[in-house]
Parts: sequence; structure tokens; C-alpha cells
Amino acid sequence: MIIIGEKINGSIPSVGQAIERRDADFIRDLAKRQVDSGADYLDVCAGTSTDKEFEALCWLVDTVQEAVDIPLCVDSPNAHILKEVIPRIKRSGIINSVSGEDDKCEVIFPLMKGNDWQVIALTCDDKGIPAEAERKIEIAARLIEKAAEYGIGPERIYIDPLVLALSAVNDSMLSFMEAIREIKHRYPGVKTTSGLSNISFGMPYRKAINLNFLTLALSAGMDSAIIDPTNRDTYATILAAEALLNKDRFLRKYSKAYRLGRIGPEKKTQ
Ligand code: THG
Repeated sequence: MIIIGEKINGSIPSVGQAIERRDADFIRDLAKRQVDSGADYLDVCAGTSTDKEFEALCWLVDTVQEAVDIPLCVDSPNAHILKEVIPRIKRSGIINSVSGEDDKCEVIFPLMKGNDWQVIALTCDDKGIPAEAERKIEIAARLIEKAAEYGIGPERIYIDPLVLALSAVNDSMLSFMEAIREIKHRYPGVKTTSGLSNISFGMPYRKAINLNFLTLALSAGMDSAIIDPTNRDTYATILAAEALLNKDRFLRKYSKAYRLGRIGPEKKTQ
């Protein structure tokens, strides 16, 4: 599973404050801790109002790039801001995100010409976020085919089928899993991803829902997730599910993570 570390996000209050006061040590520490915990990419999201977002995101990207070597997943709801920020990023990573909304494809896809940038494509359009698997699949297909017109192959695309809150849509997990299975079947090589927190919105004891969401999504073939890798329960759930699904040859990753103390009971320090 490809792990995208979620913690450098201005909508987390402590991170938002650190961005506001340009506290580089705080951000560098978050970056390093996620890398040490097994992140493959770091999501970087300023999460501020539009007039301040560009400057904040530039500062964040520069600060994270100085601290760690792994590629970034640059996250903004504003395609025009992504367009301005991407040239500052040294190493190709993931653009988060494109969707069927307004002119996003026309702004984002040209940025991926002649380089290795990948993209997360959300299954929503100007009509909103569909709950039904068929409509999620339809939008994903449209986005994948549009990308092909720009010479972007499915292997550079992560479809995010935007799982809805279980409290509002009781079959939300089932639609999400069906969408993942069908999209991967129709477009071999395409990847899938998701955030963790939408599914449990409005429910008590969200952790139980989030961790089981991860396991079920992995069993449906989800390739990646935007998660907190420093959360030991989350990390252990991923490795346990991969082992159970025979995605961890000789249980190497599981055993290694245990040996390194990344999963299992916290070792007491003396
Ligand atoms: N899809 C895509 N991009 C996304 C999301 C998605 N970007 C933003 C968001 N959803 C994913 N990022 C976060 C970041 C932080 C939290 C949730 C989602 C969050 N973190 C808690 C904290 O750090 O305090 C604790 C989390 C924990 O310990 O598990 O709430 O869906 N494409």
C-alpha cells in the first residue's frame, strides 16, 4: 500500500497555527516523523483562505523539501494555485487533485506533460459527489479518458471514489468498494486512493469505523491511502490487512515493522 502522510494540513488546528507563524521547525518535525513512520509521499495542504493560500503553500512546500527527500502530494482545492506551485517542487510527486468540476482538467493535465507527475482524480463533477457506484465509475472513466487525450496513462492516475459518510448514506462503503473493483477492472494499471475520515463523519468512536474501512478498502483493491502513518493503530491495520491478503511476501513488511517497533506495544524508554 502506498502511504500518503496526511499531517501537513493547515486544517489541523496546531498545524494551521504553525503555518500562520511560519514555524519551520514544527513543520520539519512533522515531515520527518511521517517519513520515519513509513510514508511514501507527504500530502502538503495550506488549508487557508484563498488570498493567503498561495504564499502559505509555497512556504510549506519549500520547508518540507528542505527537511525530507520523499516526493510530495501537493493538495489544494484551487487548480490555479497548483499550477503556480508545481514548478517550485524539485521532485515529481502527486497533484491532489483534479476532478470533473469546471476547468480543472484543462488546467491540471497540461502540467503533466514531459515529466513524471501523477495525479489524484476525484469522482465528482459540477453536479456534486455521487453516492452510487455507477456514477462514480462513470466520472472516473471520463477523467481517465480525458487524461489519455493529454498523453497521460492510467498508471499515473489515482482515482479517489470519494466515500460518503456512513451516517448519511448507509451503503456508502459498499458503493465505494464496488467503484474500486470496477474501475481497476476496466482500467488495468490505474491506482485508487482515499482519505480516512469521511466515512466516520458524525459517528461516535470513529477509530473503529476508520480502521475497518481501511481493511475493507484494501480487500477491494485500494492501492493507497491518505493517512496518519505516525498513528500506530492505523499503520498496524494496514500491515496486518496486507499480510492477510497475501500482499506481504514471507510477511517481511509486517515482521520488519514489528522489529523496528513501528507496530506492536510501545517500547518503554528508560
Ligand atoms: N481525498 C483526497 N485528499 C484529501 C482527502 C481525501 N486531502 C485532505 C483529507 N482528505 C486528508 N487529510 C486529512 C488530514 C488530517 C486529518 C484527516 C484528513 C485529521 N487528522 C487528525 C490529527 O492529525 O489531529 C488525526 C488523525 C489520526 O490520528 O488518525 O483529522 O479524502 N484526495
